[in-house]
Amino acid sequence: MPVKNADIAAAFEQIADLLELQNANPFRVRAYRNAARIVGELKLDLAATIAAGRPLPKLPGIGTDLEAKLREFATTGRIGALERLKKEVPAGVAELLKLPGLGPKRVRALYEELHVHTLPQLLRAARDGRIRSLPGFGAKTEQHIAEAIERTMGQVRRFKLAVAAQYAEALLAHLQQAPGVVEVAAAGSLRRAKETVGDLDLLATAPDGAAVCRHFTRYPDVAEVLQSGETRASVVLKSGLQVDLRVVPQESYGAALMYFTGSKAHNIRLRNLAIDQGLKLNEYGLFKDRCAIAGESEEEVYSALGLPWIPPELREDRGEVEAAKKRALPTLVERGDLRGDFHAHTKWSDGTATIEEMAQAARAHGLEYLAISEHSRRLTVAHGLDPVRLAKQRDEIERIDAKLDGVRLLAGIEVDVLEDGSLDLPDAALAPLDVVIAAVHSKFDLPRAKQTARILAALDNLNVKILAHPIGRLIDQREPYDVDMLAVIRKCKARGVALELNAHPQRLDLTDLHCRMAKDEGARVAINSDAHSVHEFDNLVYGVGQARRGWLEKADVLNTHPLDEVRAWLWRGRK
Ligand code: DGT
Ligand code: CA
Ligand code: CA
Repeated sequence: MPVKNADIAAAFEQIADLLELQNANPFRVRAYRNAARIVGELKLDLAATIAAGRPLPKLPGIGTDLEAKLREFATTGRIGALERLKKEVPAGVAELLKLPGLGPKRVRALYEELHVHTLPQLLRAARDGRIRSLPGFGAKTEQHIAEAIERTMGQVRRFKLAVAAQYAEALLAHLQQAPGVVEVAAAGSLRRAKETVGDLDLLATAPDGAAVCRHFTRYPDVAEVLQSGETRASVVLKSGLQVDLRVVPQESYGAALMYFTGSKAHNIRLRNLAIDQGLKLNEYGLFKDRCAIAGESEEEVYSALGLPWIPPELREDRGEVEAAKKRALPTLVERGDLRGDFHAHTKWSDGTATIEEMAQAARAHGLEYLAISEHSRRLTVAHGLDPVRLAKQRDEIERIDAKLDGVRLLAGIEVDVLEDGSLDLPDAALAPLDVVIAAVHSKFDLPRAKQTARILAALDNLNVKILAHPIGRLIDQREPYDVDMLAVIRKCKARGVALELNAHPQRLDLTDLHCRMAKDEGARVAINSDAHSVHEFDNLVYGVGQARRGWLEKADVLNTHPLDEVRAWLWRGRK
């Protein structure tokens, strides 16, 4: 049973939801949520490790009890405690928790008083005006609930890139074992590094397509086979993720990879380009009359169309074809270009590792420098630092830095921006730090003009050198706040502040288009992990994917530069 880390994480999340509905101890709920995050982001395949009888690494926040549940799930596909919880709470109710504005208390009231268990039932109750009569609800809340349900019901479920990548990796390994298979590859939005993926599009080459399709549909994680034929098959995995497979002859590999990588808009541009040249382009090759002139590799097909190879992240019909024609494609930043990271947490705030452990992990991930940037005091749930603890930590960072080899530490802070645009710590506390990152963690719902003015005011503080997760969205969970990003980017450029591209798979904030906007305005971007544990430096690759989608080159990204240049940049214009 190939249980993926994402499945374990989902089970832990479900336990947390159900416990929350039972009014359980908030620390217990938080423990499951933290465990879900740690497991979900881990590169190492836990179920495979357990199956192979190898010991598990020490996982932060996962004690004996949680580890036992993890092992139970990895070996049996279920957790007894979760099954019991499911019996105690009506099915479907946990889904109500996902609606904005509905916490466990309100959801309990809804199912206990109104016997509402599902989204459609809740929508009906809202429409019938039955919700406003409950204590703690009003007509306005009722209306918000109805709107939120209509929004979620209209949405097709998409998967976060990092989650889809986990499923794809395991499936590709499975396909590699199919009879006669030569090449296997993931195409579609996953290959274009889109922040969310609707379904997986896999490609294989083999002489006997039907045999490969049969092997594919026998993958143990398949919940439903939608179709299986000579050249194509589609399945739905237990997680609900759909996977399409196409099998083509070797001589069509490049053309098929291009076609299924998309995007659709990019494909249409190329097909028209082919037509203009009297050629025909499809997933089998590029044809002149009925004769194939290219097809086996992408390079060959692009070249036969008179173009250089275009990186998948650019294939969105956002000017890449024109740039390719002019031989003016950007040389995109690569993961290997990153030399440092400005945003990591430790046990001093809500991280799970020590400063030293984080530094060593950064070095193991090929980084030369790391700034420790904890939360500031206003964020009490995260044990944010006040000036006294901050000064203490700075001494500690200096002490540890002196004895480290191969990686340098910088002292930073992720300081909260208050409602009026002032910062949560006095200038005297910020001035000695190498990196001050300003971050909005509250008052997400200010009107646009106020939110913009607030952020611009924070950027006026001369100590601020990076703006954290600038749009503030959580994919799947929270909309971005309403802010004039062009004004923010221009201010960053004028003030010499870098915009963070937070690489956490749930944030990926900046978006691709905002990266592009930053580049057009000449502002710098810093790709940061925001790591809360030693494993999360793995997420930098998703930040780089997003940056590439935003046309960023090495020089555009602050942390591709060597430390001495970066230090000079960080101290420019400060007292
Ligand atoms: P997704 O799955 O919503 O995240 O996005 P994609 O881009 O993976 O889209 P998907 O799975 O519907 O199709 C995979 C690729 O197949 C797509 O990127 C381009 C190609 N494709 C699909 N439908 C068409 C079409 O009607 N015309 C052309 N030219 N290409 C198509
Ligand atoms: Ca797809
Ligand atoms: Ca598809």
